[in-house]
Amino acid sequence: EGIGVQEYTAMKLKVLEWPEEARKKVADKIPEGGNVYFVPATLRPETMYGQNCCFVGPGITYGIYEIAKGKEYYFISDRAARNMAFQSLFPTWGIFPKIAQLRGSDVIGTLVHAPLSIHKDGIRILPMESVKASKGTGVVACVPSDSPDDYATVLDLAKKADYYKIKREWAELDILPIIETPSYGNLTAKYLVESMKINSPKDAKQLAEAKDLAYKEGFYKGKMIYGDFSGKSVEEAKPLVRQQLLDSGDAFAYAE
Ligand code: A2H
Repeated sequence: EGIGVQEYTAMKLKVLEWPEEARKKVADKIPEGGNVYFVPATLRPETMYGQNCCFVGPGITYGIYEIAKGKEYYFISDRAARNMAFQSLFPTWGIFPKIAQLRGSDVIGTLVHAPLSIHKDGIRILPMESVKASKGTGVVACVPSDSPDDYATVLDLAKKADYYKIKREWAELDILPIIETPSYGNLTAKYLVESMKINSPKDAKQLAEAKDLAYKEGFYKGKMIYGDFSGKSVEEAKPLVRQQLLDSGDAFAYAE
């Protein structure tokens, strides 16, 4: 982690359908007409077209926080809620109204609508062991075309679907090419995971290296091949996609 401020784009993924266990825990707390959003924090807003699931840490404790009374609720880590309360993202400065507490494992399988994603019928909340409670919102958008961590994780989830108690097809949605790069083609994460022979999401050292390579190549040499800014460089497109998401209300700025 560097010095200074990390400017995240916090995406709003609306819950369409809870799994049974989670429904029991939230049913009496969310009024009719109230919407809950999972809020992944990303540094790559220009890749959000390719979201094909969304990760939580199965062992992490999360809260559901009231953002607009009776109307809008965020599913985020307690730590993120505290930060947001002091960035005036909640109705009353410094107050973070927690209405429910859940573990990541309680919400696996939740169906959410992800803004910009090509998967319009919704994507699933799935487990990722390497999600850190100490970073962002503790919720991570999964973009397997451009993030080696995400790619390695969806492969593993599909392979061991029974072990993870998920449906295999939840981890096997189509992977959308979004960015073309000179060195790695248009599925950078797949290219790097395969060429570096990364076999599991637990290959932390190699994945860190792959993440570095993917980020540098994508940001400095990548060209958009999908979406409203197709044809522009990633460097140009990134702030444009971000602004579009902020303007539409599908995302908000979050710093830490
Ligand atoms: B990024 P930084 Cl396509 N635990 O979004 C683990 N990882 C987390 C996290 C947490 N609590 N919160 C956010 N992240 C991920 C997209 C993406 C990201 C792509 C490529 C690279 C990439 C889709 N996943 O990140 O340590 C989120 O994944 C590599 C830099 O704060 C977020 O952006 O610098 C990024 O890590 C934030 O990492």
